[in-house]
Formats: sequence, structure tokens, C-alpha cells
Amino acid sequence: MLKPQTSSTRELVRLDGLWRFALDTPDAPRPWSATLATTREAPVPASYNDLFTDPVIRDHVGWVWYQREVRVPRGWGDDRVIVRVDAATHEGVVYVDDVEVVRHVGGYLPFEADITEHVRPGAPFRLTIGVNNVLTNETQPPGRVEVLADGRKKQRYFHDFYNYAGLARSVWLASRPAVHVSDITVTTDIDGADGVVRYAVSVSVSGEGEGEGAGEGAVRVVLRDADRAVVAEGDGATGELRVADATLWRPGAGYLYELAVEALRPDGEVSDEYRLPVGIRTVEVRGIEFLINGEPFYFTGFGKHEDIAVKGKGHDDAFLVHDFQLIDWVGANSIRTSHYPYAEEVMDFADRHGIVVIDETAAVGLNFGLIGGLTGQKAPATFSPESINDAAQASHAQHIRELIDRDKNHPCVVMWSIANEPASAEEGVREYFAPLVDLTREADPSRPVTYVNVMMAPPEAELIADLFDVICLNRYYGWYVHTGDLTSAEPALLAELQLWGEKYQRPLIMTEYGGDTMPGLHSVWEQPWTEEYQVALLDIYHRAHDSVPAVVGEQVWNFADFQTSVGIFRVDGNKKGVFTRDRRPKAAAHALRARWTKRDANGQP
Ligand code: GCB
Repeated sequence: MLKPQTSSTRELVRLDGLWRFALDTPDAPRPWSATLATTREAPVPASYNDLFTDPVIRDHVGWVWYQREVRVPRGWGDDRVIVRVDAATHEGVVYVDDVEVVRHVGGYLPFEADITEHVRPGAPFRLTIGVNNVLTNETQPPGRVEVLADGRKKQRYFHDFYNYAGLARSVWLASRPAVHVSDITVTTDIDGADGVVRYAVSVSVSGEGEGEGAGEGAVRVVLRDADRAVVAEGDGATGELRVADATLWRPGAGYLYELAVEALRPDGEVSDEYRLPVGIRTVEVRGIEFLINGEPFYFTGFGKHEDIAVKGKGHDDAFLVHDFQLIDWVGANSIRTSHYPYAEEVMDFADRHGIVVIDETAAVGLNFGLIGGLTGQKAPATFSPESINDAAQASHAQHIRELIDRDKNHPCVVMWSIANEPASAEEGVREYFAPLVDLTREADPSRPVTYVNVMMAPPEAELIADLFDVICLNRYYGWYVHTGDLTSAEPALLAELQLWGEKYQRPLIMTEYGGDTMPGLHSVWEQPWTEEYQVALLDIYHRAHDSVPAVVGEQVWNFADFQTSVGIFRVDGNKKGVFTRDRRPKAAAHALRARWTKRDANGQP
């Protein structure tokens, strides 16, 4: 799905700001049919959970309503009018006045509706968006709602970050012509000094004669360099452009061309223009190497979260800029969008600044083995008709398709991660994942595919690693096992890494390693939670990474402290951040800086 934009044929109004806000209650039927009976206001974009002091809002399970008036710009009479929601966590429904115009499940990906038939240029309408935070076996991520003896509902889930909800990304009103560019797929190659840009464009017609390819006119494309000079041109809905002496998109140097795509009417007039940034680069896995532009790449960086005080998962440009400043300062070259697709602003920024991204789905917590915990309860099977079943797999498949559809043209994305820590040693896991891997490769043959392996599924027990191009490992030696005993942790870690390397002969990335750390806590001994311990723990990993040739990357867990649900393992959230939640460096940040700033942009020493 193309991101809305302004161009010579398109306009855009950002609907961010304060909206009327109310929880759904049984005594308020059809909250969309009139002005919401509330004095409460909530900002968009922001998660709603931490905004208000009322615990009922923070702990609410179910629908909430956002509402505001919107006026369609006067000049949009000849165009289609689109409402676009960048994300509604986890299900969204949009009403224009009394009419439902679109419904979407999947909390971290966009959806849109053509509302032309329901609005008039120059006139206002009432825009109501319902957002449901409920997680089930069939959502990404999964969860379940429990009803307590006193009737309260509690949302349970099997992942570590807090289930923030609401409209955490922007909402847009966009115009576009009836005959419009509805999709573009770009892949790139390098041929000697030339860059090769292959493109495929879909043109759709909205309104009369609606549909993709309906009334198909011609397509023209023009590729410009960063100085706006035309470097290649083409005609037709698919084609290949050659750029002589191309400037490549590289880690640390996100050079972008711009592909202007024009949909032409039969009379040759331009109906629509869409401008897509294009980075020319290649990605390839060869043996135990991960190559970008044919050169070995070593990932340094972090698993992150979209997580800040008050706004929760609300996108914030100031934090975007600051986080990437810190990533640059520490000498890192990459991130993983753990554990869900991030705001498109993040992906665009990474494109422009040459930050390498492992793009992850929201399939986190497909692992019921962790459920019983200390209660002694027997954990249920993860993959079974009663739990993660065919319907869950179909929803996971749809989520992967939507992610690739959104992010396929980002040069920063070098690999898809289709799940974090599923129960990959449990029966049924292969039947579940094999079709999803096939689907991912089919949707995007140009990028490697990975999944992130959990510590409880070591190479002796694991059942799906051979399906993937790269094996990502989350390991907590020195933290969840061998706690406070790095002397035992180090050889255990090294032995496991060597086993993975020998068994699979493909690249390994340590996508999580770390330990909770209270800033300001110090000790001369190996004391978990101290700043010294975090540094010493990271060190044992670095020695192991440096000695196992198949390891092609290290991403510390986590970039910053983040909020979680309550639990005996968490003190106001997860404290494995190298930076605090307000982005102050712990000692580990300086230690990582000393290691990573000695490396080149490809992460090579
Ligand atoms: C993991 C998860 C991550 C958690 C982390 C932890 O393995 O992938 O979401 O936050 O462990 O700190 O326990």
C-alpha cells in the first residue's frame, strides 16, 4: 500500500491533534452516530493508556472511540477523497458520519477507505474511529482475555512489552485522482558501475469502471538523482532502467534517487503522479556471509521498541531524530523492528540515513511453553486446533503480506523476520511455518528471510532453522541462566554458537543479548542489575561473536528501557536498555561505543 503524499496531482491533510475520546460502554450504543458524549480529549498520535489518571482507562479491554470534525478542502471536487489510518492497535473501524467505511485487524499496519461518496468538497463531516485492543489466538501478537470473578476483564499476552493501544500513528485525509497509481514495486541490482532499477506499476480506477487495470492508460517513469537531474526514463507498467555510474545506497550513506511514476489518460495527459524514493543496492546471503552490495556486512545495533513516557507507542519525530542520533553516536549501523512493524516515518528516516533494518512482523509470543511459569501449571501446546491453529496461521499470512506490501520498496530493509521466539522445538511448528516462509519468499524474492530463535530451542531440539536464510538468536546466558556467573555463562554461550555454526553453515545474528540494569547501581563484584555487570555481560558475548566466523551481527537487547505489563521480573518495565527510557546512557552505552566506533560502516573491524 502506497503511503499518501503530496505530488503535482495529490494533496494531503494530516488529522493529528486532539480528538474527542471515550471508552466504549454498553449504555452508549452507536457512538459514531452523534457527537461523542465526553469531555475527554486524546492526542493523535499517542497510545491512550498512560494519558489519564483513571486506572479504568489504562486497564480497559475492548473498544475506545476517537472522534473529530473534518472539513474536506474546497478544491478536491475532481478527486477521490481517502481516509488513511497509519495504525489502530489492534483493530480499527472508521465511520464517516453514520456510515462504516472500513474495518481492519492488525495493530501495526495501515489501512484506508475511499470516502468520496460520503463527503462533499468544502463541507465538514464527523470522523469517528473505533479502536479495539483485544488480543486473541488469531491476532498478531496473540493473547487472551480472561474474565475475573468480579466481572473485570483482563488481557493476557505472551510478550514482554506493554499492550499499548489507540491511534499511535497519524491519520490522514488525502486526495488522489480517480485514475491513479495504486502500487509500485521496485527492485534493484548492480551491474559493474551501473545500477539497475526494475519497476512494476499498477494503475487503478476508482468510481465508475472501478478496479485495477480498468481503463488502463499508459505509464511513464522518470528517475532523478539527488540533484534532480534525470538519469533514466521509461514507458510501460513494467520495465528496467539503467543508471550509468550509479551512486549506491550504502550502510551509513543512504543515497536516494526518486522515481516519478505517472499514470496517463488515453489522451496522454497526466492523471496521477507518485514520487517514490529509490535506493540502489543489493542484498545477498552467500555461505556464512551477509552481503550488502557484494560486501560482507556485520550488523551492530539494537532491538528497539516504539516506547516513550506518556505517549506509549505514539510516534514522535523528536524521539525519532534523537534515537537515531544516539544510534549514530554509539557507532551502530542497524536495528531490528522488534517486535512489530514500526511507523513509516522510521523506515523513511532509515532509508535517508543509511540505517540497516531487519523488518519484523508482530508475530511475537507464539510460544505457550512460557505460560505456566512459576505457578506449576502445565503449559498448553502452542500449535493445536485450540490454540495457534489454521485461522491463526491465515492471519499471520495476511499480516506478512501487508507488511511486505507496505515496506517492500525501502532500501533500508535487508531482511524479513517473520516471528520472534516462536515455540520452534514444539510439534506442529514446521507445518505452521513452512507455508509462511514460502509465502514470504513469493511476495518478495529479493530479500532473505529469518525468524528469531528462543533460548529454549537450541540446535539439538530446534525444528525449523533450515527453512531460513539467516538464523537469528536471542540468548540470555549470564542473565536468565548462569545468573551472576559469567565464568560459567561464557563457555556455555560459545559452545552453543559453535554448534549452530557447524550444523547450519549459514549466517547467525545475535539479535538479543543483555541484562536488566538499574542506572546508578554499582558494585566491585559481578552483581546483576549493576552497570558494571551489564558491561561485563556484553563483553562475554563480544568475545564469542569475534571467535565464531558464522556470526555476522550483534544487536543488544534493548536500545532503551521500556514499559511492560506488571510482573515479578520487572521493575516499572524492562531495564535492559543501554539507554534509560528518557535516553540517558548507562555505562554499557559507552562500552559499546568503544567497540563499535572502531568499525567501518559495514560493521567490519
Ligand atoms: C526475549 C524477548 C523480548 C524480551 C526479552 C527479555 O527473549 O524477545 O521481547 O523483552 O527476552 O528481556 O526478557
